[in-house]
Amino acid sequence: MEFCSIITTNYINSLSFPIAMNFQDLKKIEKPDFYLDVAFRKANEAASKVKLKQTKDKERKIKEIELQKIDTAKQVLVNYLEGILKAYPSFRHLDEFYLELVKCTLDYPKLKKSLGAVNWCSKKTTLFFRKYNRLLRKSTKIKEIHDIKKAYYGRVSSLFKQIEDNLSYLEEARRVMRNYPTLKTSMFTVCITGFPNVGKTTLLSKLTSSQPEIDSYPFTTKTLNVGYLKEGYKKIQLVDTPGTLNRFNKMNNIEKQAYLAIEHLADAIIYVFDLTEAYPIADQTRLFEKLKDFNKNTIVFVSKKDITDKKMLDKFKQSYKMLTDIEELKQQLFGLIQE
Ligand SMILES: Nc1nc2c(ncn2[C@@H]2O[C@H](COP(=O)(O)OP(=O)(O)O)[C@@H](O)[C@H]2O)c(=O)[nH]1
Ligand SMILES: [Mg+2]
Repeated sequence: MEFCSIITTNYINSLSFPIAMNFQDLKKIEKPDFYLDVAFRKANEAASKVKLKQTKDKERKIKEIELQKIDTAKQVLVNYLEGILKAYPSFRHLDEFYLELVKCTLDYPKLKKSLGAVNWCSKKTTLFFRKYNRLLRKSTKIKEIHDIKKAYYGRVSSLFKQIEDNLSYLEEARRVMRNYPTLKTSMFTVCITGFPNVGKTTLLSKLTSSQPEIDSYPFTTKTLNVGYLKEGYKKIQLVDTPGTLNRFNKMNNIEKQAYLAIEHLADAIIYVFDLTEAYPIADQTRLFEKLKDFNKNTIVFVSKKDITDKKMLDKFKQSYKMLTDIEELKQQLFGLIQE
């Protein structure tokens, strides 16, 4: 089963930069019986519309009807399968961020194998159609004509049953991928990092026009919040990336998304410190140090200036080059983009 031939359409689509992968549009993937039922029903509908010129030749009439049935059934089934293949993103040309996200939230080999199986089923459905179409055309006996159609239906039913597990895995994968963030992988990107409750999401909403949910329990959201900033031709994608960088395999999906966004997409990081001590400063400093491993340009922003102790802030200023003003932060961010 060769998987590579199925991805051309999405590859072409993906060339229209900047890419914002959209995994939310994948349609629900059904069980084999669903597709078979629809196909056979439509085949009957189409057959009932077959108009025959005045003919007394009963065999010919039946043959036309059965030919119409297998032709319609084939078309419906192949359309469904090709639709699934086209809707899936091209993994070969997927940006590193999304590819890594797929690999760490799904069984990647199984996903590829499942798509390969769908492709195989589609090709086989067409091959069997050609064979049985030929047999039908050659046949002259009524009983044989009926039997040939039945045999084709039997063959495709069996093909679809064989890919039942593959279809169900693709549906499982779709439900996971539906929660992937929609990020532009080629835009200048800044990740907003820091401990929970320090004000990352609030900062994102103040910087951009996005209206993310504030105050929700940090790890209950299913996908990363994102917003955009524009000044002249300069555009910045800002991503709210929660997580305290525990061991990768201990992270939940949202923390994994955040980690991968920092690693693969971030051109710079805003590290948010909260000096009102929602979390001990020592812990916040430790995370700040850990983030240095990513080797990204980092801006320190101290949140909640309105409720922060002035002396504390002054003391902090001595050890860190930091900002507290949103407008200043914006200007620094635009300054990071090369003229
Ligand atoms: N007084 C004050 N509260 C803030 C500020 N920024 C955030 N908060 C509050 O801090 C809490 C956590 O903010 P949130 O943005 O959800 O933090 P996150 O977990 O880092 O995304 C919320 O109750 C916010 O209303 C600020 O500048 N001033
Ligand atoms: Mg938040």
